[in-house]
Amino acid sequence: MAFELPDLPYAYDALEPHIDAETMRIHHDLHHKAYVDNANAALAGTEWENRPVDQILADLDILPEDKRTAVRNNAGGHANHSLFWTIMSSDGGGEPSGHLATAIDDSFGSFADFKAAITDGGVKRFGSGWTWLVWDGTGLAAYSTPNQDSPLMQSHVPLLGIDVWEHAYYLKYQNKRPAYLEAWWNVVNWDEVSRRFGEARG
Ligand code: MN3
Repeated sequence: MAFELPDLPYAYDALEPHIDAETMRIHHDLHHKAYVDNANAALAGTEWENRPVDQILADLDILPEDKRTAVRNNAGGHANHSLFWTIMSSDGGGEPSGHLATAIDDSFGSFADFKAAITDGGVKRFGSGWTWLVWDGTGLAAYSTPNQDSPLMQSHVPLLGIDVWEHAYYLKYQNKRPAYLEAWWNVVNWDEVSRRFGEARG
């Protein structure tokens, strides 16, 4: 079964004013769709074409060398964006509660320190990439990745990821990536991030 572009779980304008409708339309309908189409093209006719995306990304080395870069970039892009849409919400923002809040305090010192670590990862990522909160198998960790590299490549579970490619913010924020990142925290869907945390931690 080839990869499919998932529907956005809300309207294009649901995240206004923090993320504008035109950015969401282009980002989902054109950019994410291109990752899906290109990943499917790279995997078509191979023994990996029906494998779940997390398994493919965790084992890129077994792919033929001439397909590896295309799959890394495009299956990575598909996985990253599929997560990204679900961890945003029109009634997002605020702070997490419950086990996730406790784990963030234990790992980062405070919610403010956690938020600063994720934001800083995005601000400092040179060029295009993502800044992440992951479950690394034993605890929470924050780091950024270049391009469409996914935490799944090192078998970490992405819990929260912010896209810092210019296509994610340029129409509204132009070169002001820090302003986009600051605004992004107003749409974070802590219910979904907490659900993912519970599932990853087991
Ligand atoms: Mn993107």
